[in-house]
Amino acid sequence: MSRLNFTLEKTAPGSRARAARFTTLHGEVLTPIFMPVGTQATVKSQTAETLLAAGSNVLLANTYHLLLRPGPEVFKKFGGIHRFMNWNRPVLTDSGGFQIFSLPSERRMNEEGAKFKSYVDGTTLLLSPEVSIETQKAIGSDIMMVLDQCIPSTAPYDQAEAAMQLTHRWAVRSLNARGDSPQSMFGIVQGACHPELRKQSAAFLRELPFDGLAIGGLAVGETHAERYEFTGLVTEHLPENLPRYLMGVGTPIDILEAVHRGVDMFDCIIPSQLAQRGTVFTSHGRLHMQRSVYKLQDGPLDANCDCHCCKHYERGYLHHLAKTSEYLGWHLLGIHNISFYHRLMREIRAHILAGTFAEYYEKKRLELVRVDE
Ligand code: PRF
Ligand code: ZN
Repeated sequence: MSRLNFTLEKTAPGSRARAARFTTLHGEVLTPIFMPVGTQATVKSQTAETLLAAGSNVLLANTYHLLLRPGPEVFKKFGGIHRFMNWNRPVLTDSGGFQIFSLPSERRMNEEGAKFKSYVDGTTLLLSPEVSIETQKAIGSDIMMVLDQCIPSTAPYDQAEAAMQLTHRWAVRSLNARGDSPQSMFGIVQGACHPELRKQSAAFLRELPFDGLAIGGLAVGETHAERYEFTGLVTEHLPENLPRYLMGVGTPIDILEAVHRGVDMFDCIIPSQLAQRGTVFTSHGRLHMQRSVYKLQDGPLDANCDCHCCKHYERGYLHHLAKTSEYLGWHLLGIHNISFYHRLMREIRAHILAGTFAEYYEKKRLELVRVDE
């Protein structure tokens, strides 16, 4: 039985978009949802209070980083990540599978796990499914992810098949390592851009007692068209009665396209990363706030936004902060971008529930493509 008590509320006519809800150890989640990334148990430049005000609910944290520092013993001492970072809502931990893949230098993979050098003190560490899950248990996240092997989505068949099969064996080991913990666990579909492998992976994982299933191995080298195609192909082979999570995606248009293909959950660093660089999303497209056209402009970033930044700060000041790379600029633009994402998700969900998503999708798609690409 699922630990999340997943309820499918509505499927949009003329689309595969779904509105659903489920309950974690730290409260209810309404989907489709965007989860800000808090790799080091912090969404960079934000506090728990500003995130709540921006509309955040679930945050994502990274097992790989938190294993190295501060280490599981710190989470045990504090009784978990929620108290540690003052976040009383749900937390999802990624397993480290993606970090192994994106590590710059030395790592050695075998059946047991991934051996790599700690960037903190240079010691050699093993990240195995058991170590990942034990760490996620210590962190105390609401949703744990299995350890997987993420490879470039352009990888040839044989390599993709081997990585998928290893991911399946690690998925079983991850489930065994969970034991009777009340924390939920999601499996991760791999298989690069090979339809046969993606189908096999979904078919294998849906037979295991997971509380949700994720699509991994996308947004790592393929075209947008391939990403949409493979997202749709995988969701066709996932069960209706579990949440579906597209890992590490994406821009607003990527999210809209994936919702249309039946995805419920997303995470991405884009809103906070772009804020650091002075770029914001608005209802009229992206603005680069370092540009001198904003120097003498008054008024908010976006007249259609009710975030703390748009309520209290004007473009000329935000331009100045971006231009001088002041920390406050990152903070305020971050509030705005995260609010933008959450508003988009609320709008999407409202249209699904109202039965008007298909029309909304056609219109919004044109708007976002113009803005994003
Ligand atoms: N696996 C894991 N985390 C991830 C990915 C993956 O494939 C991706 C791919 N876009 C992002 N984050 N474990
Ligand atoms: Zn705003």
